[in-house]
Amino acid sequence: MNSYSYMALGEELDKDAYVITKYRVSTDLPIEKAAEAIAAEQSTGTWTGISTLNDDVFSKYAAKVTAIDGDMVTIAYPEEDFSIRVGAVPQILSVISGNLYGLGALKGVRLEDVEFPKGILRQYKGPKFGDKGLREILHHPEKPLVGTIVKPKIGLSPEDTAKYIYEAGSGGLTNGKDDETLVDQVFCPIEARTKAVAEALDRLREEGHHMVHAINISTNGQDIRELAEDVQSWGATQLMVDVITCGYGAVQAVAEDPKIKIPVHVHRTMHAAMTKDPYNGIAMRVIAKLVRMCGGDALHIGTLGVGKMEGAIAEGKANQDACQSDDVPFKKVMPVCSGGMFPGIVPKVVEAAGNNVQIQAGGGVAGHPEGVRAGAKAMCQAIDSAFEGIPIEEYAKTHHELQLALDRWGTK
Ligand code: RUB
Repeated sequence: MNSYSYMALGEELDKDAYVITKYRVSTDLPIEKAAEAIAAEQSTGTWTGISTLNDDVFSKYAAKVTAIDGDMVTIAYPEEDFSIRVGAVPQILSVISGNLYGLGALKGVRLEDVEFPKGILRQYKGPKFGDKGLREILHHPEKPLVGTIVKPKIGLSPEDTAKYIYEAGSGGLTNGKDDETLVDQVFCPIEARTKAVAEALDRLREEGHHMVHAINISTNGQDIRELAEDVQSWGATQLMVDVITCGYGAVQAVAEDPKIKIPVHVHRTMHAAMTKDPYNGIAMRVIAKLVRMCGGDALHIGTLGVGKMEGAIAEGKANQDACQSDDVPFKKVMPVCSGGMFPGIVPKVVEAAGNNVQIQAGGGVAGHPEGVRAGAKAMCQAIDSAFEGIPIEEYAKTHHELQLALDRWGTK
């Protein structure tokens, strides 16, 4: 029986013929053996030599370990290993991010990055609107978008949700959204909520303010397109899909539906089960690259070292880069910084992320001492102070709502 080696250290590869991945590997095995075990398991090998593997199959379809740097391993998979038209992201993930996690000899594996060849990228459409499209809809060309997540995340009626959004828009926010656990509960049916919010947004538009609100349509695969079309027909201005719980196919199905003419906001609830452990799972930047391919117009990327959710500045920047880089043939995704945001920390996010972001706060708006409209104003004032480069404490001296927010939550 032939024994095949998957090692190809230093081999110069045609980047347009391979999917190139990077894994951080923790193991008691020599790192070369561990890397080979991944390359074998995820392409043409298994735990033992097999009589059915021949030179022809191996030379065309075997993955190659092309670099090892400490615990970081680069593995290249031939483009032919992938089945995009039928198979798509589920099949991609089965290759680059599948059985390998279960290999008993590996203590941990984290998929840190992936690069796709042009031939695969060409088979995706990317966002319909992207960051620029969203800004055009909102008539908000330069400053960071500023939004809210309706709080409490469950329990409000459609009318109270619409009232919240009207108040938030009157205070200057550009974006509103449902939270991830709200879809069509009895206390807030999706049809009634969508219509009530649409009416509030119409009123704001008549008063000269443009705002969108993302309605959460996360549901079963067989229903999501129809629900998206219904929600749009009820007046929705944006749709929201939870990508990890619904799957990438759900984002793609909605984004590529020719009848859908509104942007798709992508929430990442449950991502931390895969992204939080630095030694096991999948890096958020990989998820961001896949969401961009599948057509998400906006995506949560973390709050770059501040806020309530885990995530360092470097990680947030990598996620932002995956949304915004020029090396793929897609529109750019609007990066969304969310989770424990409040006015006092807005300047730190803008300093780290720049102005092309959507910064949103739930508790940091609804928890303002003078209510939602004042909370929205305080968030906008915080954005203005950062945009104009004026220290937030100084700006607050002449902006009452911001001052109250700083008094309540400080700047850390
Ligand atoms: C934020 C919130 C969002 C989180 C999700 O509410 O409910 O679901 O942003 O986290 P609040 P992430 O502003 O009250 O904290 O954006 O990291 O995926």
